[in-house]
Amino acid sequence: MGLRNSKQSKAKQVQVLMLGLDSAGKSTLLYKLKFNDVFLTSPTIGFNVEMIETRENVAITLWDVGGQHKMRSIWGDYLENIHGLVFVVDSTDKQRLEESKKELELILRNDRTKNVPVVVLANKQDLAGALGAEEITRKLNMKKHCYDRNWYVQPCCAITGEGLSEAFRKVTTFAKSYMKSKQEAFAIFKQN
Ligand code: G3D
Ligand code: MG
Repeated sequence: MGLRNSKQSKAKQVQVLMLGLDSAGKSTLLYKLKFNDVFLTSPTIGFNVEMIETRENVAITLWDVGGQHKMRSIWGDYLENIHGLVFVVDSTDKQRLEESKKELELILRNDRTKNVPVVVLANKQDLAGALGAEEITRKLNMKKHCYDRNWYVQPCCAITGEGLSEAFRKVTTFAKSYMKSKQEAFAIFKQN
């Protein structure tokens, strides 16, 4: 899983974990990210985990979640030391939104994600019948599960790339503010 690049030594400052059910569109959007600054990808390092790193020092790891309970213990390890979570849903798949909600709830209840900011990508907005941000917010019960953290629901289309730069700008801003608050908390802890 090593990153082979001369810029590897440059510390990765922001660690973002992207999760979602299979077929939500994670791989598609990963390759469509309109940063212009993706300089390194190690596409498939396992059958359902991928990594990408941007010039802004944002390292993104992707996992398919759900279904395979055996895998949960493995991707659970990736929850350690992250600064942001991106959760991708297929906005047209009303049945699996219920499954998405359960998976997201499990992730957010994990101690390792306490206060970690979340951006939900309401993907596949180009398709007829896609639910909008408000409906996705309601279906995933965001207000209840995310009362203690920064969160945002961004409609997007991984195929055209619409909504992706906004989403990742939001993730980066949230993640940086999360890191800052952790550093401040640590400084206070050290003083006492
Ligand atoms: P995953 O990595 O989350 O498992 P993929 O999902 O990126 O493999 O996408 C699953 C399928 O959804 C793919 O279609 C992909 O083209 C499609 N898809 C992803 N994002 C969008 C989107 O925004 N709009 C539309 N219309 N389709 C999308 P296939 O046919 O290859 O299975
Ligand atoms: Mg994939």
